[in-house]
Amino acid sequence: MSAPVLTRMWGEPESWTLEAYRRHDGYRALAAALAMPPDDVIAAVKDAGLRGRGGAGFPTGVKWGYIPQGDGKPHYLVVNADESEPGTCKDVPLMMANPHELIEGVVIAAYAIRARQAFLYVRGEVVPVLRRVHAAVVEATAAGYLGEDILGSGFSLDVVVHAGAGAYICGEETALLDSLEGRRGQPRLRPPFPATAGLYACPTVVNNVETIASVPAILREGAKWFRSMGTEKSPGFTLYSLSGHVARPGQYEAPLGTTLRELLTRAGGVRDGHRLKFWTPGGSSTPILTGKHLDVPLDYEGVAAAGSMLGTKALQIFDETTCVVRAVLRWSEFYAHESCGKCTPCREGTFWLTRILEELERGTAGADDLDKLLDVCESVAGRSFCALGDAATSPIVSSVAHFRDEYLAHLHVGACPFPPGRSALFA
Ligand code: L3W
Ligand code: SF4
Repeated sequence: MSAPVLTRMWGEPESWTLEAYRRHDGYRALAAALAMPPDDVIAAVKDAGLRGRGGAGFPTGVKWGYIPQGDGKPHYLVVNADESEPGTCKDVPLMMANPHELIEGVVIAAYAIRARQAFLYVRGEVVPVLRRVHAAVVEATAAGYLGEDILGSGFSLDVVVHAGAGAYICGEETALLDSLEGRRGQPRLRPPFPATAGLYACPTVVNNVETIASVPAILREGAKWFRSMGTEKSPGFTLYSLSGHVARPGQYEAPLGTTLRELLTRAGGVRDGHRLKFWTPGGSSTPILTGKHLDVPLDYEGVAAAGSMLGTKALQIFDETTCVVRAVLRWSEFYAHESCGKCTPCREGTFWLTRILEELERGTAGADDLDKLLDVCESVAGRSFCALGDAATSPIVSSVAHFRDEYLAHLHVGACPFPPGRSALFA
């Protein structure tokens, strides 16, 4: 196990202050980056092979390299801090414990893409995070790490901390940009991608919090060091979030490619006296996996080969007391509620998926309703305007594939076979 990077100062007293961050090499990478030409900074991030930590794993340096140069337009950096994927809880603790790591990454990234303005789009419900990040921006500005002529380099950057209004869809990058522009947050057609036409139709990089917070370490320690962790195609360290029926839920920093078996060992295992039934590798948008997948390497390729997606690395653990139909119904209700309504397959489909799942869970569905459920999934997945439609069907299709008998048992019994109160997470 490599030494922690992102979490190295979590748990220390007042870890969120500039003073604490400076004790841990804080802003050393910024000074080094500002002494390099911006293209060399992009090259360093490309060489490291850092991939986006927000769910899709797109190569960060490649994305930065798409920003056109000499186009005469303003460029923008937008940090997606609208963490709201069910089970995902890494960006909030990261910003609470060490907001300066994020801010240092923001200045380096903005310098690399020649942006003079950055926005941190923070989930509006988490007021303590908004306060903490805002305080860190004020502190960094007073110390000369933000604002005019940063560290005497001639580079200037203004950062705005923006509070979102609580819509899950605003975590989708183009809906986030619409929201930031003051409109109702709904996805835009891509292409054009934000890199060419993003905020105010100008070239824009949108990156997740963890992605940007990983950049200072790369500039400090080098691409080779970063590649000494993880796998060839998924290099580096990351935050895995373990929640649910696990002895010690929380954030576990580890190299990409670590397995659930290894993470569970660190987290004290499934709660006492119980065994693993199913889990999500990357939040509820990723197809569920089971006890058969304990040794799947948790990197982009490994999880894809197992039939799922690494997503946000949000490992939600469910033991044998959980009714899988009920768990999937709860996620389905979430997607139906959060569907933005722009396209018909998702708006109507998520409503009907939830209705059918309700009947299935109560054991009052008809004999052909399981087929109907999968049929509606087919009409939604791949036919919706953005990834939310696909996401809504992922837990359903995968749970039927792994637990068809449990769905059928509800129909045979005429009720949920799990006695009330046993399913601790979904009682
Ligand atoms: C320029 C091209 N840029 C791609 C950029 C694109 C974006 C990035 C990845 O969805 C997933 C989703 C959720 N020129 C480009 C290009 N780009 N081709 O690369 O793009 P994409 O479309 O692969 O994914 P995405 O739209 O970023 C993210 C899944 O993550 N997810 C969701 C997590 C939710 C949160 C949260 O709550 N904060 O992260 C979990 O699994 O379903 O599939 O920047 O512009 N030719
Ligand atoms: Fe909106 Fe759903 Fe269509 Fe995405 S898939 S645009 S969330 S209605």
